Amino acid sequence: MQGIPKGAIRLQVGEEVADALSDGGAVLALESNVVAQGLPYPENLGTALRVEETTRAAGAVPATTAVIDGVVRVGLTDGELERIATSPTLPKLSTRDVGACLARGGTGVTTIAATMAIADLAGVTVVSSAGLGGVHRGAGVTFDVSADLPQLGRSRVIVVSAGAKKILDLPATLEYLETAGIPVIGFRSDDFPAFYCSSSGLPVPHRVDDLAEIVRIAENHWAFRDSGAVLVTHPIPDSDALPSDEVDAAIDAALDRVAAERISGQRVTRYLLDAVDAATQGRASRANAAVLISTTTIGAQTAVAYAAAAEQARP
Ligand code: PSU
Ligand code: MN
Repeated sequence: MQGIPKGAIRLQVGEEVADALSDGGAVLALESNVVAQGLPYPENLGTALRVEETTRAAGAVPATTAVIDGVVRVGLTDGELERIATSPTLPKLSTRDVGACLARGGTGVTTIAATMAIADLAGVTVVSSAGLGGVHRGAGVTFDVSADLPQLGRSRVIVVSAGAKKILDLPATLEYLETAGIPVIGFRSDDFPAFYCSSSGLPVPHRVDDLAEIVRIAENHWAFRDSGAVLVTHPIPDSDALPSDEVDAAIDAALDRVAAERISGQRVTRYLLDAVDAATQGRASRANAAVLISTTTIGAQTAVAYAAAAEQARP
């Protein structure tokens, strides 16, 4: 392991990731919250290992992020992935939580928001995730908006996802992205996907069919704006997608329970995802695993395209 001090933050980049970064190789940052809390054990460990394999097969180095024993880590060993996969009670760290976890020497798993911030610090440009957080339904009253959204406005990264979770208010989420100046690019699709489902029925503002063009858009966006993410969306493969009406019914029932049981704050997302999974007899978590592999594939290919463009730009 190579220690890279950055201000007061203890940040450790795994050797393979550090080598790829210094050689101009492709690196893909991955979140760990979904491993600890998004899927049940042992499927979560199997999926996390498959995500890493998928990344390597596409020619990129996986850089899963977490905070372990008070150190921000970029690139985990299989043993560390196993520790995370078998510890469902590890704290979920969004951007507000990382400093406190570091100060206490703690361990926790990173949401997409924290993963983007860490990737940006470590010099990793491409991040992939299955489903982004967004504006929750009823946010007009609860103010529940995932920290994933404002963080997209700050980190200079390309994020690949299967859209935002269907449990959210997706039209409001797209409005937020527009307000925050985040380009949303549908890769080989005209529709904003809805995580378990191929389409939200809402169009994306830009469609692109070629990853090299996505990299050119990101570079021009940063030349123009200097910060903020570019969001690339790619839908779940049709064979793994869940029917929209079935998921909608499960979500409506789950939302009623969230209100009745007064679930709030960080627990809302997990509660809703678990409820939809129970209502679909586990098909939602199988779709979640499938969509992670699909977004990882596109994420790793994007990392390869980014590294190739950076290589060409070198004198
Ligand atoms: N997608 C999943 N399962 C998850 C998440 C996404 O299939 O657990 C997580 C991601 O880590 C995302 C987070 O960043 O949910 C958003 O949570 P919140 O809505 O509390 O910001
Ligand atoms: Mn929230």
